[in-house]
Amino acid sequence: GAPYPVFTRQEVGRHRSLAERVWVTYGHEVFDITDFVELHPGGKSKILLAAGGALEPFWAMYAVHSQEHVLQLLRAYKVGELSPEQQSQPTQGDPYAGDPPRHPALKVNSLKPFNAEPPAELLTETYLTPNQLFFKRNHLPVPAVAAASYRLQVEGPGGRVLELSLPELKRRFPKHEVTVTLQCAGNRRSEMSRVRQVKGLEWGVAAISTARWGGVRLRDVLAHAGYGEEEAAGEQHVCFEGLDKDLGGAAYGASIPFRTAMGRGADVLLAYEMNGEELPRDHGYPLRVVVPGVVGARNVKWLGRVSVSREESPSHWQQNDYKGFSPAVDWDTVDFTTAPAIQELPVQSAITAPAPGATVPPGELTVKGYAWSGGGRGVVRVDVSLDGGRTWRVAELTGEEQGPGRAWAWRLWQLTAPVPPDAAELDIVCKAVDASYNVQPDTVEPIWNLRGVLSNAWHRVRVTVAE
Ligand code: HEM
Ligand code: MTE
Ligand code: MO
Repeated sequence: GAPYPVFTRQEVGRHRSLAERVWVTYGHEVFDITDFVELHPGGKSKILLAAGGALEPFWAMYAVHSQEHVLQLLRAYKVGELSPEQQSQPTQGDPYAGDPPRHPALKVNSLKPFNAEPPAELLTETYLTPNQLFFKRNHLPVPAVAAASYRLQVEGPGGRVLELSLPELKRRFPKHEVTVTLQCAGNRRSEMSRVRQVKGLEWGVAAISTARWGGVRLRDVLAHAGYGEEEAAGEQHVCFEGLDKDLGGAAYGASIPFRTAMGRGADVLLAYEMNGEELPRDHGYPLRVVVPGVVGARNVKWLGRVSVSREESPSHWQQNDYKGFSPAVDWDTVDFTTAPAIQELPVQSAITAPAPGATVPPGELTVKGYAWSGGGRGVVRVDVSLDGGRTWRVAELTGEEQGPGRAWAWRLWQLTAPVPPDAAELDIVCKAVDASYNVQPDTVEPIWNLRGVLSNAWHRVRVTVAE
């Protein structure tokens, strides 16, 4: 076909808004992506960050783009080429080059940013999840934080900002240790996406893990900054900002209600230890928030700043993500302002052994799994069925039994039962009951939601019986 017109980088740079049209470069090619801006799955504000310049540094940040179908989409918008003398690649360091090494057993859902879960069979081998196997959920590169120069900023009443070094935090406030289970809102999302497509990482059943966290209490630090327990509780929010920032300079952020942080007996920690070891880089070194009973997303890692506000965190992840919707809502009709941000999570359980599709011998079968509920509601019972839910047995619960209303960690469970003599296949099902007698829904269809969060239907594993 006819050769494309040739442009300089300066000419491309004049197209940075919808009004002037939006141009970008990739390699030596020039694209006018104006008509794609509103359609971008990653949002309008993100794609506009690259307006007038090269895509490479942004795509290095979000490796979801290194797929053929993305390049194909881009090709449709080609309008020109860069002038030959300007064709040298823009310098593009890999923002993930500084990420820490990881355990090879992890099942990786996304490499850049790094998101991975342990194999289900390993997850319930120990009550406390070993740090290396603990699920990892990062939205951005792991920031390199130097402990020596690290300062936590705490905004007090009237806007005064306290700066606390790590040794100061450890010296000034008593150390607390709490065993807490963290679960990502997207745990078990892959079961939801089998019903209908959802947006998000395809987590299996292991985006949940348990550790003994050590640190200082957030309420002690807020009290030191000048906040009282009754400080308009119920109206205020404690906002957290991470030190991980995207290329637009926006930090990962989230908030929790003030009373969650300050209530009597609140166990919210600023943790510097995980299972007796220094907090690993993937889990927020040197300091992270641990909010017992609350969705993973609010447990901000690499904590940079804490503040108290009338408003929830303005961050994308508080406002426009991690919310639940009706199955009737789709991406054309969703209005994120209409749903509350997820905080406490609903009751959950899953089978970790045997594995789906496994062959089990006749005779006796041992089924294993985990169960947990949000808000400190303990798990009071787990029911297991080998025949798809027609008949049930009660599993044996193991692990730490924590105080009423403060059951922050999971129970592991197991059941050994005879395999029905003439069964060729088993449809194993589990369901948990929490201290408020909340139960899990029996199927996933009625709780399907476009973001694939809060997936907590009865868990089913089908296996074959054979010698
Ligand atoms: C996702 C295209 C620019 C950030 C996607 C996806 C496509 C796409 C097709 C979905 C991929 C999939 O799930 O298989 C494009 C095109 C771009 C562009 C054609 C430029 C012409 C950008 C820029 C940024 C960005 C500049 C960041 C600054 C993201 C993010 C997602 C995404 C964060 C993931 C959304 C999610 O699933 O949560 N993009 N993109 N994109 N994009 Fe882009
Ligand atoms: N904090 C920061 N600063 N950046 C992040 O990307 N991810 C959140 C939360 N805290 C995140 C963060 C999400 S969605 C979850 S589920 C948990 O961290 C995961 O914690 P983990 O990686 O220690 O398992
Ligand atoms: Mo998460």
